[in-house]
Amino acid sequence: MAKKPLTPGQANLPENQKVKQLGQHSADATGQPMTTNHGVGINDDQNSLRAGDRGATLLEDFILREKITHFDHERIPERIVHARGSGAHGVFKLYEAIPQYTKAHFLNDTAAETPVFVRFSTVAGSRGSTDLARDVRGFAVKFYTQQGNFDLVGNNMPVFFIQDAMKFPDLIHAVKPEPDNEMPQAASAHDTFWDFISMMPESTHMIMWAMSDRAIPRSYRMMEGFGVHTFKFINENNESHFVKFHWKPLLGAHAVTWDEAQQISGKDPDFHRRDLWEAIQTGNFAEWELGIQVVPEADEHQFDFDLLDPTKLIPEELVPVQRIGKLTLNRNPDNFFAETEQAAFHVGHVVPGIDFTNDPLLQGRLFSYTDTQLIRLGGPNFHEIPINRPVVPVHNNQRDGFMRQTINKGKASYGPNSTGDNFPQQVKAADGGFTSHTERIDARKVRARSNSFFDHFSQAKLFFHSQSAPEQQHIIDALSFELGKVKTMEVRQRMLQVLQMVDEKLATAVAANLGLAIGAKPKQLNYSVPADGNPKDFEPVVKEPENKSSAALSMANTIKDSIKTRKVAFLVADGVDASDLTTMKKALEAEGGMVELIAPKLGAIKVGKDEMDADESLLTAASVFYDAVFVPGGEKSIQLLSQQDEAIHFINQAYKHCKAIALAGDAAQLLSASYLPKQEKGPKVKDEALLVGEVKDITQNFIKAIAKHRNWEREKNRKVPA
Ligand code: HDE
Repeated sequence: MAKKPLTPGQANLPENQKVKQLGQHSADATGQPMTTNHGVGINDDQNSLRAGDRGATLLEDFILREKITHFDHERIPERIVHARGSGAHGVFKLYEAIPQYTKAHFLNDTAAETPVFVRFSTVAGSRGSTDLARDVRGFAVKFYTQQGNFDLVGNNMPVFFIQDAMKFPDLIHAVKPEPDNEMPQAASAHDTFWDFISMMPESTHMIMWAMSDRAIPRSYRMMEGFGVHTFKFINENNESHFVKFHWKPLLGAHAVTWDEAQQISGKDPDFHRRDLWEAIQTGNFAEWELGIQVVPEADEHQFDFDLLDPTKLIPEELVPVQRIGKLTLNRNPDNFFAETEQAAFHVGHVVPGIDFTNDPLLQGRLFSYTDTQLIRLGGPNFHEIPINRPVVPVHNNQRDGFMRQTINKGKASYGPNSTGDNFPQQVKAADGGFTSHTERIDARKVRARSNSFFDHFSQAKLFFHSQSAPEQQHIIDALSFELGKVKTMEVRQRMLQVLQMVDEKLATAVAANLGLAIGAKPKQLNYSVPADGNPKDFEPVVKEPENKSSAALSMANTIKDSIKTRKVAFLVADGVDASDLTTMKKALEAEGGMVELIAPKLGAIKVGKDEMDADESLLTAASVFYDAVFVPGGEKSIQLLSQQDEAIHFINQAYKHCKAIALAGDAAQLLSASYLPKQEKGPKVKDEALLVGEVKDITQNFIKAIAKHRNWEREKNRKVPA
């Protein structure tokens, strides 16, 4: 039996308005003759025009010249940040209208399905770098609304490293590969990054997030998203509310281990891209709920942090997240370059009813995103690239420029005009014309930062103390790894001082791994002082968070009730027990799990009297691609597998990475062949994710263990040299 092709999950979906629009620009060569770019039929696309069959090529060959010239110009600059990414189309559906907060039509019409295009990304690596870098993930959503495009250009972490756009180029220069030797790729574990961070105490909260498991997600489909800045909602009465945007994944937020991430980076650097693509192809559409935290304008100063400070989040205990709609990604792009690479997001793309705050990081971003597209996409007409076009008509007096597509009719390209009856006409606010919120401003022009921005540690403490014990240990491990890669002693030491401001135990544990001792808590951490500034004015304010802990910050409290789209490896060989295999397969698939058969080699395997094809061999598969492992019984199969070092390694590694493992019948023998603990059989079972016994007795617990994602308890006993 041949391997089944992926079923196109989107085969029966109705086209949304954006997809229909893209259709006008797409081309399909099936059944078509080959032409030049100017429509001339090509008779020979194999041989260039020569002076004799062994002679020199003629300059006259316009077909060759066109083909080579186009090829020479195929590349465009990659994004300076977020270069590596993957995109998908989908729809947003509103649960309930929120006119009390915003007049944005798409947040008031529950009947509408707003088309969206989403691009996920890592930040630091180049376009071809690994998906599994320890890094922040971009989560950029373009809503094609009936009032124009709204881009929610967020990340998978709710805060940022710096408070002012002025510092962004420094931050990115520090994290990117070092300028002399361009190393390391897609990694923050190097001197320049930590040098900068150790002198930038405002980054401490973000560092806690970036060193947590959030930075190594299991899947794009299993991560949260955040708008980061506080935005404003404006309603019909021109009243404003502060708002923070959230994306809550319906599959929960889950991560891999760092050891796993590093292995995936080698074995399948496209792991997240492939996961998203395959999920959509198989009809397992990725889903998130859009959440909002709303704060009335009058409550702006009710918090012990500043709502305009992008290094702060609003704890969900203080302002609950209201879930107002659902995003479903249900269609893969047809062409990576045309859609994903050319997608141009911009925080400044807002619609009436959504406005900006004075967050200084957001204000800087408002400049950067158009500017960057001008160079990356080559000119001012990037809004005409199909993926960037709104689904509503565009009319204004902007004209010309490189690659202009629109053929504007008439003489009027200015206003007011009488040659075109004064069209295009401005739109009254009541009819949906955008008006900026009339916020009162009465201020001096200064280069300064508000005193309310100097508490750099309280939310770092809140985050660290909200983590479960395994999560805290992962942060310690991550910091120990990253600082261990730093070669400059002063940088390590300075960073330990920063960590002391968060938690002495955290700093002590990291110091121990670095072979260093920590000293007294530092008094001053003010490194970025303007030339004429008083250093005292730039000292961090040290205070405790109002809330000691916040459940929403820990992934231990995420959704863990489903095995939908979880991949389970079945290790099999000739003679595998047919009933074990099919019973477990059916049970897992009934719950939405995905099973792959992995055998010593590709081809047919004897399963009872029948044969089945292996999906992968032990050579092409690796335990790090799966969420769980099942080994069905069968004397011969187990005998064959026991002799395969890759099979034993597979199980050891799955165990080391805290995954659910089930061994049925004879497969129990693998316990003694591997490093798995031997006492797990029978009533003494302590590890709930290691199931040994008859299939009927272990299936339900295996499903529960997969849904729990990982049994982190195992890490206490780190004795698996896999
Ligand atoms: Fe970006 N960022 N950013 N950023 N950002 C870009 O725009 C920038 C920031 C984010 O999938 C660039 O089109 C500045 C925060 C995402 O195409 C560039 C500052 C957040 C993406 C840029 C920030 C983000 C970008 C590069 C500090 C989370 C990828 C290519 C003031 C809320 C979008 C591009 C995609 C991309 C500038 C900070 C998210 C250079 C100056 C905070 C998800 O314009």
